[in-house]
Formats: sequence, structure tokens, C-alpha cells
Amino acid sequence: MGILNVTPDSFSDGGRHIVVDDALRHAERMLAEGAAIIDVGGESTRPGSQSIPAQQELDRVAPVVERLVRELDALVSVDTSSPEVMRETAALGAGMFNDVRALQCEGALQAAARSGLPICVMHMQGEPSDMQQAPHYAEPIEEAVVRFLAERIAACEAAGIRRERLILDPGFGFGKTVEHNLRLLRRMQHLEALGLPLLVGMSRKSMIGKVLERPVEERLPGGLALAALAVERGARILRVHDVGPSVDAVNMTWAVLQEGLEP
Ligand code: 7PJ
Repeated sequence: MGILNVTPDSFSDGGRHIVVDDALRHAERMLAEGAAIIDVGGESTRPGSQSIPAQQELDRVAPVVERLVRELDALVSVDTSSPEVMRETAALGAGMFNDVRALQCEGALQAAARSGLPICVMHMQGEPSDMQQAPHYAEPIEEAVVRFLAERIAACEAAGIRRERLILDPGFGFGKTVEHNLRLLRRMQHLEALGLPLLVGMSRKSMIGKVLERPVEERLPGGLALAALAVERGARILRVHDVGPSVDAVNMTWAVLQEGLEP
């Protein structure tokens, strides 16, 4: 899954893809490099950011979704928590939703249910505006994440969304310290008990910056190491900025995993 930000304040792309033509070219390149899904986001959810009105998000995202669907052979995912944005982009041909708020916004469960599309539900503690202010958990992080995701699966099923439509994400960096993130990756197999495909996003995140002391533009090697470990621990979709290198890292990891353990 290649990341396509159409936010003016996104920390690692600096809003460069705000123009539709640029967005299209960037998506084309990610597809050529091996992406299967393009994740279009119009609301920045980086730590400290404020949410924006649905109309503003739609104004950013809709023209890009429309052209991606029309001109490229791609599954277009929309990174949104807004029921309005879900409804409008589903009508434009979006192929899945990616909601960092796990369909907890008013009306989101119903909008997602009506769309009939697959949905990625992610764990987050707090809101982007405050989530990195001393994150704390009363239980081991992996248990908190499994419990939350199990609750969201139940809420989805109660709203008429079959579990076969769901993809789960532990939400690296969303209300978590570096130690929480490292422990969660180490123990990601805990999430396999939920029996659904796992998606992870660690590309360029501050957990890499903190461990390696690297600025955002120097986090690719660290991110590839995390990608390999995530695949080994069950991740099946990786949300990344650097598609080409990530595809190589995943394919190399996969080749090793396909080798049986028999003597
Ligand atoms: C994630 C996301 C993630 C999912 C962002 C960034 C921050 N969606 N949207 N998982 N992160 N599903 O890309 O650094 O980890 S925005």
C-alpha cells in the first residue's frame, strides 16, 4: 500500500502532492514500483494535528480519488474517519477505507456498512491532537490492542459489516511510546488470534527516528528492517512511502519464509 498524502501539512511529504496531476504521477510511480493499493489521505493525523471539516477533506481527496479510479488500474483506499467522505468517495469508485479511528466517529459504522467495501480498522489511544502526550497503558500494550480491536470487530458485526470485510492495524505511533511500538511489533503474533489480515504502517515514523537518531529523510533502512520483521510476524499489507525498496524487502523476506523448516 503506497501512501498518497493530499494534505498541506503532512510531515514527510510537505504537501508536495497537493496538486492533482502531481498526485496522479506519484501514484503511477508507486504502482510501477509494485504497489497494489494507493492510500489517499486528506486529513493529517500526525501527532499534534487537529481534525478538519469533512468538506475540506473531501475537497482535497475527491478529485484525486476520481482520477485514480478512472485513469489507473489501482485499488484506491481512502484514509478517512468521516462518514461523508466515505459516502462520496465510495460513489467515485474507492475500493476500501482506512480509518485510524476504527469507525468510532458518529455515522461512520453505518456509512462503511452501506458501502460494502473492505475496511482497515486501527488501534489508537486518544486523538492525534493529544495522543503523544505521555501515552500510558494499564495492561501490556499487545493485550490492550487486541482487546480494542476485538471490540471494534464486534461493533462492526453489530452494524452489519461482516468480519470478512475487515483488516486490522495495531496503529504504530498512535498513542504509543517507542517502547510500546517496539514491544507491539515484537509480539504482533498476539493479533493473529483475531483471525483477520494485518496491515501495518511504520514507514518513516518517529520510532525509527528515536532508535536510530535519524531525521525523517534518513529513515528508509530502519523502515525496511521493520517491514521485514512485520511480514515475518504476520503482516500482509504494509503502508509505506518508499514502495520500490519495500517491495524488495518484503519479497526477500517472503522467499525465506516460504522455505520450510524440515531438515
Ligand atoms: C497509519 C495510517 C498507520 C493506518 C497514518 C504516517 C501517519 N493508517 N495513517 N496505519 N499512519 N492504517 O503515515 O506517518 O500506521 S498517518
